[in-house]
Amino acid sequence: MHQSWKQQHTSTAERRCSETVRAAVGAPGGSVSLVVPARNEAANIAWVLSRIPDCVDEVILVDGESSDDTAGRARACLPSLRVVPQSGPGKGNALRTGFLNAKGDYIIMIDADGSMSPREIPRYVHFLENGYDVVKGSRFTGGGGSLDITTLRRSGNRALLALTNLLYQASLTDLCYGYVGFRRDALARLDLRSSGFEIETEMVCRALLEGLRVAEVPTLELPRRTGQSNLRTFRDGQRVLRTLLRERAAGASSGGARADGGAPVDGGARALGGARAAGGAPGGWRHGDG
Ligand SMILES: Nc1nc2c(ncn2[C@@H]2O[C@H](COP(=O)(O)OP(=O)(O)OP(=O)(O)O)[C@@H](O)[C@H]2O)c(=O)[nH]1
Ligand SMILES: [Mg+2]
Repeated sequence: MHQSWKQQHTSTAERRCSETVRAAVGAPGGSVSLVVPARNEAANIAWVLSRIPDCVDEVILVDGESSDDTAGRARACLPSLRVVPQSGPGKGNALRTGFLNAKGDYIIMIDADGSMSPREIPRYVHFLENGYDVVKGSRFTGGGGSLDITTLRRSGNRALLALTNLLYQASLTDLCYGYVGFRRDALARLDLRSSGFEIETEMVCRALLEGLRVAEVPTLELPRRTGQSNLRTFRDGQRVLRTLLRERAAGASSGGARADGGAPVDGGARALGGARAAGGAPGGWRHGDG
């Protein structure tokens, strides 16, 4: 008899765990999409996909023109997986492509390098099911941690976080981290446009400006299992800084809502306002452009 990927890949303990979450919150239990951006993660992807808990209903892998067999390994591990190509360079573009393809009530984004355990997903779902619009993982709140972050990145994250809290009158404990969940119906208000790693900051800024309900949950960042980082600390740190300043200025001049006509940062792709269908074949871009 055919078994779904959940049955194939979910242990009894995991199933009980997610059932317990849903029973405990007494919530209707909206459907969950998991979006996984992956570029040359063939050696890591099976570790991630084999740990997805039962509360996830669909998994979308956005392949960044990997030169290794990321998509093949992923499909072998999880036959029900949807693989979509991204339409431009960068992690931000990949995520926006994934979000446009997601059908779940709740969307969770997670890295493909094994630095984020999918076993934490139920805690994001728990908050989403209970009225929060955006749930972000924090490595620096009680119960969180990082076994990976360098001193330089920690300092940069701390400075950018302090500036964010000041400019947006928030009290967040982490900023540059990509383990985030949100309600799909918040996508239009987030109106994401970033193409690079700064998309994580853009999400936070936009959520705060829009008055969305934001929660932080503790997360443990594990070391990337193998392979090379795609992040360049100084270049991407500058992009984060520009993003949080630009969004604050735009929010101040428009009372929160984004002024229309602002140029999308990736040069034309208004990704999450519904203006553009995603999933088209990539063309005319190269990695490094983002
Ligand atoms: N599809 C796609 N995925 C990307 C791209 N750039 C990065 N990713 C993925 O985004 C996730 C985060 O990228 P990483 O390279 O791990 O960046 P990082 O976590 O800041 O760096 P490390 O801490 O060194 O791992 C990983 O799953 C990458 O494969 C891209 O251009 N396209
Ligand atoms: Mg990583």
